[in-house]
Amino acid sequence: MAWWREARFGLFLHWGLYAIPAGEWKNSKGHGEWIRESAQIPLEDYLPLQQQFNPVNFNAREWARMARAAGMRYVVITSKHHDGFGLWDSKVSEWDVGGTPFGRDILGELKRACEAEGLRFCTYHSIMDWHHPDYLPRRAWESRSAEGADFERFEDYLHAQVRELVENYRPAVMWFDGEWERTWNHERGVELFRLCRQAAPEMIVNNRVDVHRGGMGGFNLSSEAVGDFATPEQEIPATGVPGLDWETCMTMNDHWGYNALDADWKSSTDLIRKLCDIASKGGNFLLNVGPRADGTFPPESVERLAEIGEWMKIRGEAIHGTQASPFENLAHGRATVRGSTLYLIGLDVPWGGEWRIPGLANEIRSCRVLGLEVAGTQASVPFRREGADVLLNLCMVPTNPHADVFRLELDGPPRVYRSPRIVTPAPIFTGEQRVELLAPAPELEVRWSIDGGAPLRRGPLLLRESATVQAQCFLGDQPVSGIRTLSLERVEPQPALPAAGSSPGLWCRIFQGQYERVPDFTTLAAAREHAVQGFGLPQGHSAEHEVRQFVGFLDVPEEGIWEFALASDDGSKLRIDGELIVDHDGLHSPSEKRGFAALARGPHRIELGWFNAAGGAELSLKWRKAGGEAFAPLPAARLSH
Ligand code: FHN
Repeated sequence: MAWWREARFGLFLHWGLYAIPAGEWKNSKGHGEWIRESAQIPLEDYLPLQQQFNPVNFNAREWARMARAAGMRYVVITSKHHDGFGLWDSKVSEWDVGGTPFGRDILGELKRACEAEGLRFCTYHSIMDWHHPDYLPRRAWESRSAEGADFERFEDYLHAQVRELVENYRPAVMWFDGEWERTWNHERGVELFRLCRQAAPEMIVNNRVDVHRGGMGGFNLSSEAVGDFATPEQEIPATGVPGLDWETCMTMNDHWGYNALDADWKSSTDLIRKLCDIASKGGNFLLNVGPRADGTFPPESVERLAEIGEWMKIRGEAIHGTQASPFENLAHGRATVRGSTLYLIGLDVPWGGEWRIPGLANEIRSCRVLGLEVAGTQASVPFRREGADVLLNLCMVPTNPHADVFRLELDGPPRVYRSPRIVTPAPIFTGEQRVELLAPAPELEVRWSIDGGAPLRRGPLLLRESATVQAQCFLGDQPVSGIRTLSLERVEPQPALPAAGSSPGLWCRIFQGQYERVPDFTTLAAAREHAVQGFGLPQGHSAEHEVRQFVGFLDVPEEGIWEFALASDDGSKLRIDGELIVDHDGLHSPSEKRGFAALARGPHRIELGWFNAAGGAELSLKWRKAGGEAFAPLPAARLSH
């Protein structure tokens, strides 16, 4: 992973037959690379595009040069997207560029161009395949018969093409996608991952080879998941995850594949700031271009790549080969680190004033701003200390409209006094609650307040009433960190009901219909209803357009704060005694949300609503005493209706 972590920045390319309609089909607009599905184009009407594919202006070396000049270090191109069409002449398919008037080996030309420009060549390969007769499921609207379709045979085809890509092009990254339909699963993902490892041990494989990424958030929900990096899509996580490799992929406008009418372009400033934000969290940025049918990049993409490159030419050292910021959150900007060099990236800094950098314990050997030269060297920036804080004197003018980078040479790797951690089992408590205040370094002492005043009190903290805790780290009598604030509420446990249900298990009502949120059940007439053992779906269940309501009683073994973990695809809502405990509603891929309830010992009314729109279905509910160890399913013996 070393080259990949050093790279930080790559070019994503979504290119294929879909560039020909360029987002429009008959009188339907707004499509991209999904046009075969989103415009419901029968296969027989899509096939002729193969004879129209002739990108006469395709110039791989020009593409690679633009990527390199933009400061990118790797290129990921769609060897095959969901429409199944290959950008190389596959021996196991006729549905590829070999059967087009163009006929050239696009992947081979791009690989050689990447090598010439010092870039890594990588491939995106879709598992989902809307062309191959053995792929299942068919599109919901398709009349094409699934008769005789054999998914095992499709899997052999998928493996054969992945092997071809490895043997012919040796991609540095195999970027899988389209893993979310019910026919793909963990076992198939592990087998494909092992095939990649065995065929090319040095090849990096993303986590979409498996089925555990939490939707567009892109991080695995299961420790059994395989894959070398997480794949947030169109979003940047709030924080990085130390020790975890991840890459945000994003479009420059609103489409991955070329859409001629999409004018919703992100500005170069926005894209540069996203790159800085991602790098400051220890991630990679895979920025997409959707080339046109003639083989050229849209001018708006060319312009942005060039402007990003101008910025990177002088400031790329703050991105390439850096690690995540040592600060928890830095007002007015971001930071990255390389050894004893600290890069401060100003986004909305107070020009003419001072930029406070909190809790930096190091001695500062030099402080310069990149892009501003005085007498041939990078201009020095005056600074002063205030306790453990460093204040940069922003007496100069911005060096460019996008983001300024200050380079601080320190006496060693940055040492930052982070705010203390305020640790309690839950944000609510009954009776009294001891609050742990943890300093990030042994030499620091934590002081606190609960009345809004300066955090100066010392010693253990025991709450008997609701309070807003403020805590700060001290070195001797010197405050050296930011102030952490946490509100904690004292609540009364919800009283138990006089009796539980007379029958074991829950009562489950099942409804059909297309929803995008959990419906109001009082308005629905149940299609089917019966008792069930517990929360969840029948093994292998994947009904689409389905709603389920589970109602009954939960017999709580002891009074206290209980934590519930609700995982679902799509939305779900958990109520106890009518109170909403977990709201995990809406359209989303498999993901988990948690909530807390203060419950007396005995029976409580429990209700769970869930729906699945289309695609995969998932539902599980687990619980634990707040602050306890592992979550566990709710015991069937404690459920009744
Ligand atoms: O369905 C694809 C989409 O077309 C595109 O390829 C993105 C980029 O990674 N991935 C899937 C959507 O999550």
